[in-house]
Amino acid sequence: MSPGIQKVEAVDAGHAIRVQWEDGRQSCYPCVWLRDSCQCPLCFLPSASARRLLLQDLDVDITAKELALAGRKKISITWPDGHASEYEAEWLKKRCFSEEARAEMQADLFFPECQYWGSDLQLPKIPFEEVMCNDESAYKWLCTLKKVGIVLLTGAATKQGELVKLGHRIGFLRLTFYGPTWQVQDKADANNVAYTNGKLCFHTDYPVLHHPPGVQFLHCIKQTAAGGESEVVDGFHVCNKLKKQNPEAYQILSSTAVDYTDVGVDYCDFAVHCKQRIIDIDSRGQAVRINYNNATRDTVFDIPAEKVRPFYAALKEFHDLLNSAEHKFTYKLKPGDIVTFDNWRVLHGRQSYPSGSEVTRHLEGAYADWDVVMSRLRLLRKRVLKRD
Ligand code: OGA
Ligand code: NM2
Ligand code: ZN
Ligand code: ZN
Repeated sequence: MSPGIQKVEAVDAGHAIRVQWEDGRQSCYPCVWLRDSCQCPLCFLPSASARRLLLQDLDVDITAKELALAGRKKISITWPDGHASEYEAEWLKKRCFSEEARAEMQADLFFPECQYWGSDLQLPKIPFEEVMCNDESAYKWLCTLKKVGIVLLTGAATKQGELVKLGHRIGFLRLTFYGPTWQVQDKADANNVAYTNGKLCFHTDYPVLHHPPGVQFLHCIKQTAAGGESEVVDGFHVCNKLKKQNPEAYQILSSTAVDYTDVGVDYCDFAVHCKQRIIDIDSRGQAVRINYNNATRDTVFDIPAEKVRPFYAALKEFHDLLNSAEHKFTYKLKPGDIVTFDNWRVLHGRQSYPSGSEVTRHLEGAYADWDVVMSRLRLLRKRVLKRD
C-alpha cells in the first residue's frame, strides 16, 4: 500500500506539480507527462493498456488550470482546454521520477540481478516435467536462467519434440534458417561446423543475425561414450576481467565491427551477412551481449590493414581468458537433459568425438527470444506471487 497524499501544489511556473506524501516524502511530476499519461477513456484504451492520445494534440508547455486533492488517494487536474484527468496515489507513486524510485521500477521490470560464476558453477537443475506442469518451477527456471544464465532441465524423453513442448510453455520458439528446431549430429556435407564431430571452441550462436537468439535450448537425445563433453563460460564475468586486466583489448573488441557470414541451404536457402562488435556494451561500458562465433566470422574484414594485428591480439586475450581453467565449467549432457542458457551471455563449446557410420551423438536444438522469455517470466511471477 502506498502512502496517502498530504498536499499537491504547482511548481516550476506551473509546468510541474509537487506531491507531498503522508510519509513525508515528495515527488514532482511534469505537467506535459501528466497530460500525456491521462488515463481517461478518451486518452487511454484500457483493453490495450495503450495511449490513444496523439502527440499532435499534446502541448509541451501545458500547465494545470486547477489542481485538487480527492480524499488523499487521488488527485484531479483540469487542463486549460477544460479536459479533466485523475491520477491514483499508488499509480503516481510507482512513477515517481526520483532516481531511487526509477531504479526500483526498472529492477521490477527487467530482473537485472546477475550472479557471475566460473569453474565453481553449481549448475542449477530442475526436472523438465516440473517446469512443464508447475508454475512455481517454471518461474524458478526462468528467474535462474536470467540471473545465472544457465539451467539444466532433467528427465525429458529421449526423442525429438520436447523442445517444441518447451516452446509452447514459454510462448513460441524463434525460427531461423536452420529450422524451427535443428538436429546437432555429425552430418555428411555439413552446412555448419556444429554438424560435424569436431571440437567447437567457445562461441555464441548466430552472431550473423542482427538480433541473435537470446536463449538457446540443447536437448540431449543420444550421447557418445567418448568425447562430446560440453563447456560453458560466463561471458559477462570474463568481460569484466578483460576490462580490468586489458582495457585496450576490451576497447578494441567492444568497438570493432566484425563481419560475419553464413551462406547455404537448410530450412530454405540463405546468404546472411552482418557486422557485429564481439562485445556489445551499454552506455556505462558494461557488456550486454557477446557476439562471437569464430566459425562464421567472415574472411572479409572491413577495417584498415594496420588495425588488423591489434584486433587479433585483442581477440587472443579474450580467447585465453574464456578458456582459463578458472573460468570454464565442463560437464557432459546425458540423454534426457536439456541445457537452457543465455546465448547473449554464456559462451558454449563442445569437445570433439569419434566419427562413425552410425549416429552416436544427437542433440536437438532450438532458440527463443529474450522478449518472449521475459514476458513469460513476468506473467509467471504475477501468478506465483499473486501480484498485479
Ligand atoms: C551448436 C553447439 C554444442 C554441442 O550446435 O551450436 O554449440 O554440444 N552444439 O554439440
Ligand atoms: N546451428 C547450431 O552461429 C552459428 O552458426 C551457430 C547454429 C547450426 C543452428 C550454429
Ligand atoms: Zn484524458
Ligand atoms: Zn552453439
